[in-house]
Amino acid sequence: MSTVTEHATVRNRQADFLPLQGTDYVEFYVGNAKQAAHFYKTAFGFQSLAYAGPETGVKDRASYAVRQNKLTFVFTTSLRTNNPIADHVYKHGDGVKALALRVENATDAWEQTTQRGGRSFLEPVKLTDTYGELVMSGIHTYGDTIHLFIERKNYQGVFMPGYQQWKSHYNPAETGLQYVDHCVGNVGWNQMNPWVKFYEEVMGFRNILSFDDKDISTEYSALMSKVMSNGNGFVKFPINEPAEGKKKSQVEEYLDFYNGEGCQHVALATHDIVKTVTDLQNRGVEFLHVPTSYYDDLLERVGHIDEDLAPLKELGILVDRDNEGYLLQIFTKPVEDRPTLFFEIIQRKGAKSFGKGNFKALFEAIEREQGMRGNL
Ligand code: TYF
Ligand code: FE
Repeated sequence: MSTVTEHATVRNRQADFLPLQGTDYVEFYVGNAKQAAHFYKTAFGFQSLAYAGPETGVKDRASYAVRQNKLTFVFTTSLRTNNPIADHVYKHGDGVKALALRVENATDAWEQTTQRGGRSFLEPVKLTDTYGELVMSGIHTYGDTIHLFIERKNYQGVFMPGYQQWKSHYNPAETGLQYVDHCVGNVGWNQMNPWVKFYEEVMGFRNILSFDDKDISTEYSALMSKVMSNGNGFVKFPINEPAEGKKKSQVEEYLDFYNGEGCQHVALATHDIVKTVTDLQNRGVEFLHVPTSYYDDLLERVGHIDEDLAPLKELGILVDRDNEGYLLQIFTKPVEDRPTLFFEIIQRKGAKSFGKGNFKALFEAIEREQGMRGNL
């Protein structure tokens, strides 16, 4: 008996009031953007794209945009002590500030969402340079995280006004990362449903999957999760809240160290997970590992898969199946010293789910790390 709830209820199909074309970029506020950009180039295979800072007329910050296929990351640091960027880093450490979403009309996106109760972060602004006009607006979501709406249909530049092209002599090869599959938010105790409501009411998302603490409590930690999706399924935001367990929930550990709610993991899609994870590992990215016994009965659990078992086992890649296909996934360790942000690498072969069959093994692996940090 599955406790996964598929909310397949066909609602009266209203026009999508917030049509999203996908994730435009993810912006991180960090202590040192130059070094962060170097790390994501070196370890993850991102390519230099654009730079903003004093040399481009931006006085209080430096931002580095890097790209790999449809994935764009921006690393921003404060050049001064007293501003919202410095405050964000002081409060949270390095972390995700903005999940920027591509829209046809950023003015309309702001109006539609603020009219439905979204709290404005940025009123629509037109940014122009010789490459055209980009319109941007934004609203607050959980914690200090924001959603920006980016309208770039009349913009031809490499990234956005204020930035100049960043040409570097250092261009490590890509690792095959393609696009953002989903971004997960960790919210406080009993805050999952209020944020589900926010995504439903303010952003027109719907809840496509739910996991309760029975699905995902291991011996120690526990959490509940609901996956929110926009109308066309291009943007998916699972929301986790901690649940009571024998010991401290991994979500609670995050909330303690991030000093509040925030983005827990960004899942990056690849078309060849064995190649991508081999590359990432060779470049120093650290992954969580499950016991090798996970692979003993894997094929009995998931049926036939196209991949050879040996490299999956060697790399620690997890597999799960739903009624539409299967998926392969693996999780990095936290990418900074605080046990906060990590990445998931995912390859979907038809499956639209999130790897529920792996939760137990995965969460036990997370808890082993949590234990080593003394935070259980
Ligand atoms: O995004 C998901 O739902 C999966 C599973 O702390 C997951 O990647 C959920 C919570 C978590 C780690 C992974
Ligand atoms: Fe995930």
